[in-house]
Amino acid sequence: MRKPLVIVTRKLPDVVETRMRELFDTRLNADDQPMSQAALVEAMKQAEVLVPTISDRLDSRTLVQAGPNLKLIANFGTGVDHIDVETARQRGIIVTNTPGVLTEDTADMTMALLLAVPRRIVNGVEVLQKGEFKGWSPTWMLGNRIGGKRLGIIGMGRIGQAVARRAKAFGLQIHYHNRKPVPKAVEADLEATYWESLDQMLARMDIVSVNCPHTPATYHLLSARRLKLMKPSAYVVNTSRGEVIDENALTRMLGAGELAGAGLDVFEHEPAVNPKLLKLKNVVLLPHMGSATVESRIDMGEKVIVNIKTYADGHRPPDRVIPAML
Ligand code: 8YV
Repeated sequence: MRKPLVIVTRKLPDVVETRMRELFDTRLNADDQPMSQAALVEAMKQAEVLVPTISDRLDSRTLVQAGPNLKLIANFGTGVDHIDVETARQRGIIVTNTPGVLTEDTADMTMALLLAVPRRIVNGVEVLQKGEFKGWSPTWMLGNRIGGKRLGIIGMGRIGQAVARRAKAFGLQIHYHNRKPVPKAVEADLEATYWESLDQMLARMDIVSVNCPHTPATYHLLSARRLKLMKPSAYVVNTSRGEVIDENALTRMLGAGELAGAGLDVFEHEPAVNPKLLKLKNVVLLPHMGSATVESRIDMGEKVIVNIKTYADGHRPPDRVIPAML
């Protein structure tokens, strides 16, 4: 059986690495140090298959230096905004991702943030940790109820719909903006209202959840102008990509009380976070943990393996990403 040279840029779960070593001529990154751009280029000169993650920047300048052997970039992750998919296509390199397997975990994390901010969970934890709990009081540590409120979901794909299912069970009214409406049956099931105009939806929502991918079309979709359309009592949750929101504008508005709060798992210049955002009390910030479960990461690895195996066997890998999809 043909064993392509597969270079994996980061440490993956043990079971995934073991299986990859059985199936392919696999080079692993045991100490998990992120690769420099020079090391990435070197890997792309040698490998037939590269398995990168979000922490690798595969822009056109890097991709044009790939060697003739590189035929497949099997991304460990669903979002591919760190890969210049068009340049890859021009060079005949297939790009695959791992959709579907992290949907439920990411939706769970979205709900965690959606609850944590209005219900002030982190403020409460801090009070206890600092020894400042002096006893219960009727008017102390009050947050806001989420039941009955309007949730506006931006991006009604797999993850957006998984968020909607959960939020509906918590008594939220589901609204969404998407490039096009979801099928009527899905809309009926979720009792969801479609807004063609994002501006109009934003002005009426109590909570807005970003669940669309980052593409040139969604960069700063929540711009300063659009954030200003939102009610000052509204909350923003983002488990997608930081680039979809103008982080500086959001930070300024949260600091000025022009928005009530934000729950963010992703940041515009990850791993850097706006220092002013870190100091705010009306935010819950997480270091990109949406899909960080053992189960998700193993399933993601299995998807990567299936994509490589089908390619190595001369078939079309199932999770190909083509520029037209973005
Ligand atoms: C992954 C993600 O951890 O899959 C995605 O798009 O954002 C994350 O959940 C990361 O991308 C792995 O490359």
